[in-house]
Amino acid sequence: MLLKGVQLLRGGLVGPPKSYNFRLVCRSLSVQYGDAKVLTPAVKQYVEKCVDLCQPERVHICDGSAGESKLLQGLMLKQGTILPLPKYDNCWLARTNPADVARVESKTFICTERREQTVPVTPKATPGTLGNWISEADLQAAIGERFPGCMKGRTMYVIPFSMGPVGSPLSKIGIEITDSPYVVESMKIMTRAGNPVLDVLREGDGQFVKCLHSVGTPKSGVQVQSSWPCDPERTIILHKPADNEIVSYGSGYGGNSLLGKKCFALRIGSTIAKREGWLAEHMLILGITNPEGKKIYVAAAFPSACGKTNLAMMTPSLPGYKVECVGDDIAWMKFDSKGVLRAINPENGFFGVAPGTSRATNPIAMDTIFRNTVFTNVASTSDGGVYWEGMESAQLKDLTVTDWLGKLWSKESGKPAAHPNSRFCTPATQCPIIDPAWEDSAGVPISAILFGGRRPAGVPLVYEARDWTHGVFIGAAMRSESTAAAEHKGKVIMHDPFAMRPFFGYNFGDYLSHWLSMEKRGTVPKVFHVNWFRKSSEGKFLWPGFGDNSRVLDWIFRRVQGEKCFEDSPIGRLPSKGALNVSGIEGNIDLSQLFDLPKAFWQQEALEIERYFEEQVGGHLPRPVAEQLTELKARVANM
Ligand code: GTP
Ligand code: SPV
Ligand code: MN
Repeated sequence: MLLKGVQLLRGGLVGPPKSYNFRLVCRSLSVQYGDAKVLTPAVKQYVEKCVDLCQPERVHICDGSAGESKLLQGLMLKQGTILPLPKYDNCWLARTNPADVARVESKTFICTERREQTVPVTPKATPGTLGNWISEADLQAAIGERFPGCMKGRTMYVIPFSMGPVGSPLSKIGIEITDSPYVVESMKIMTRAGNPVLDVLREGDGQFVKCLHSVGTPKSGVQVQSSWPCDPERTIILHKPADNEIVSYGSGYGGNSLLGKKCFALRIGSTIAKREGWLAEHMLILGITNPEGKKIYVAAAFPSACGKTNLAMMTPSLPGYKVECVGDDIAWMKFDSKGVLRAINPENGFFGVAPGTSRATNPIAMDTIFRNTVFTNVASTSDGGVYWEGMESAQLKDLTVTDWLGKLWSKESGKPAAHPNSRFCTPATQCPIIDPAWEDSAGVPISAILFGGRRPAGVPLVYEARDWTHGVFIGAAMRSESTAAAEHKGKVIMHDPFAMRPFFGYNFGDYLSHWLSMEKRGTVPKVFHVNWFRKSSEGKFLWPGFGDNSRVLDWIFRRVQGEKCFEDSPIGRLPSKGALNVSGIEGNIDLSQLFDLPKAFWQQEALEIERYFEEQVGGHLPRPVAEQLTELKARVANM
């Protein structure tokens, strides 16, 4: 089959090269940096296919070295992609095209043979909200319309990277091919990238996830700034789980372009995890030590921009407690031979939300990010520093501020200085409370799983699931106010089951069955739901959050230890009277409002969950989850 000059082959998204002889390709095309000889035959073949399709001017095989970073920084400075931030050590500011500022869920697709392998198929699910399916033919057409020649005049970078510590049995390898030096530098922070990964590939089974990325070249007539090439109109992010393959076009931003993160570690990862019997989740991992010196690990799934990074790095306000960070966004969890659920953080850095990060809210992040960091879409100050909403503004005295669009900024403008989804990309090793076991290839044992979201009304600060199946139901019923991390407009309460709605790699009904089946594989952790975001009738947060969330972790810790500090409620177990430690907390805490369960609200909530399951999951909903809903409705009716 031929499509616009690109031959299509079964078993791969990217068609075969005209010549399989890499040396031939290399002769007509200079390998400008690195040595093609270090590539395994399979990697060589993949690179060659991509060269043939994208027609770059040169190839750069990334070695992961500091010298390489210097080279790329120099290049990006010249192109205007990054600006120096001389106030700090080795920090840079990137300003994107204003049309390329967040993940684009609506243009993200999973390709499987049958539609229902990707999404629940129900008569009412139009449009479905649990992922987008694409057929093989449409996927090939999408590639054929965008990729041929898309790297003309550019350098193609080949990034070998490991998700998880290099060589760990829980880790997986990827090869990202990209035409963006910004992506290379970000991947070198967010993953373990470079030569050591190729050594593992050569010595191991040679398997890798294929990740092709191009910022794209708009159709003639469409102009974009040269400092941030992209093609927002034609952006598309494609996954083919059967071939462990990802193809992303048109965006240079975050989860769209750093393909190890959401595309690999979550979407492709969840399909591998399903096959192999483990879990790939949108979760932070933290270790917490109590005043007696006992330590547990906790994983927590909150939707994008709902507090994972903050919780993962929290400074407990409760005396005697210590929190240490294993990861802030993604957890790969697997039962070991003793039936203990163990988690690794497959990432190597933090791609964290900048606005709201301050000495008061997240001092640990502030101690992490002012070295070796790439900032994207934050504001800059005339002394060579950065600024964003929520940062202590005392620092601004006598300084001028340039906003994320590059324009002079003042508070009076009423516009944000930093984009709400502006981020820092910083090495995890720089975090002063990084857990001593964060790179342990066996992973850390997980005692509790937290689900949560932004719920301004009705949902209490914390409650506990009665058992595993109830916990899976709570994850499935998660809802949260939308944030700037995705392209949604306005603040609406959206369903975001398991905080994974944008990241499922396969049918959500099958995902639920997989979660339910975990109980048979080992000792399952306790499950909780938390909500730091409940508001008073005046619209103020009822809970101070941040370091005071340690008070909730304290209750969870005691529950994990079996303390009977709870009472039953229609929605789950609540802290019994006096069990939540609020002593020494600043300001008045209205616990009765924080834990109030309004009957009308919960009746409505149960109906909303029912409607969602019916419309979006339909016949794919596992019976035990449906039964949980029936039970909730009955209990709420008798409230
Ligand atoms: P992603 O990286 O998009 O997955 O986001 P995340 O879940 O890591 O969210 P993050 O910790 O970056 O928090 C996002 C926003 O929520 C920031 O503006 C924080 O200041 C705010 N936030 C985090 N924790 C709390 C809290 O306990 N209370 C309140 N009120 N706001 C919080
Ligand atoms: C998220 O949106 O959950 C993120 C940011 O962590 S991105 O990497 O852009 O997906
Ligand atoms: Mn995230």
